[in-house]
Amino acid sequence: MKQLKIGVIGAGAIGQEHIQRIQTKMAHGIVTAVCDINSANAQLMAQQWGLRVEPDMHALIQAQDVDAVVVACYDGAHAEAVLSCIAAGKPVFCEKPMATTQEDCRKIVEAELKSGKKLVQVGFQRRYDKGYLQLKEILDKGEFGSPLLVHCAHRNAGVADNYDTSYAVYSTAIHEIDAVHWLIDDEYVSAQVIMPASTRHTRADFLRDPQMMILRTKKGVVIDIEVFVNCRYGYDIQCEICCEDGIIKLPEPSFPTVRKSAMRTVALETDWKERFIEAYDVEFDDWISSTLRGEMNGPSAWDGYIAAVTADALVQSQKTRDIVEIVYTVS
Ligand code: ISE
Repeated sequence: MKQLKIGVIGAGAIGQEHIQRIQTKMAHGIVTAVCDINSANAQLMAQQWGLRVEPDMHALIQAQDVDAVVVACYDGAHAEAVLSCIAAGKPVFCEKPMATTQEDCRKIVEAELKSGKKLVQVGFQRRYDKGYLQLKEILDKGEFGSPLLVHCAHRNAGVADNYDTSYAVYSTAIHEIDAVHWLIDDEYVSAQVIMPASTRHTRADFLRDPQMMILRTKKGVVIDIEVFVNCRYGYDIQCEICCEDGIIKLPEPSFPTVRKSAMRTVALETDWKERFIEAYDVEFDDWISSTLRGEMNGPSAWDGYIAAVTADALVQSQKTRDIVEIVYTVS
């Protein structure tokens, strides 16, 4: 099988991880070029992995030895990078969010439709996590009947100082927004955020924490997502689907049960990158091999758009506490 030559836009934390992942674990992909507005990041990756540094994203996208592009730069530059890849007819894997506004997401969906080719995959790695795939397989067999309720929890031990109330949606619940509509194969119709008392471990005027987000779907399913990003005890992802004929629960990451000092304990994850490391690997492997086959199977530009519209509705409700209707307007 031929190797896919990849250019990476953005060599910060996640970009560096993806470069390392491709260079060390992907048999059918190789990074050839990199760019970053912070040239020190790009130089570091170039030295470490023998890459060429391109002066900017447009030069990188146009380069002869770049068959496909990974977008891992700051969120605000995603739309420009993805649109430029579509214009060049090059497949693009874009980290979430696909763009920071729903208008930009709509432009991407429309540009891709106009190009006549599926070129965009969005980095919603949960769809490649073994546990989520097991949930999906069970649901799709239909033996549990229709889903009625979905209970999710997304808990981080702590977050960076610049993480504010809206990040709880745009950066955190965005994963559940994508994963749940994929799992239950349904469309969101409304969004609401309920704010319980805030933990003393946050500045409540800047970040309300925890938050309870409620989504309703076309088929009448109600989804509750607890986002609690100063939970202090670890990184904990829960998902339980109540169906007509039974309950399906996301498996816990497996750690040994240990006995010591009169205690029986099981460890928990503490870091999201570790929790989903295998999912990231499978996601990249799938993106590379399907791109080589001329296919695109992962989360699409449309999924990126749905996530953006739903996230905006939740953020609107954070301000008013009202139930906000969700309307998709791509023709
Ligand atoms: C971060 O950006 C992620 O993607 C993590 O999965 C999530 O747990 C965290 O809250 C986000 O800030």
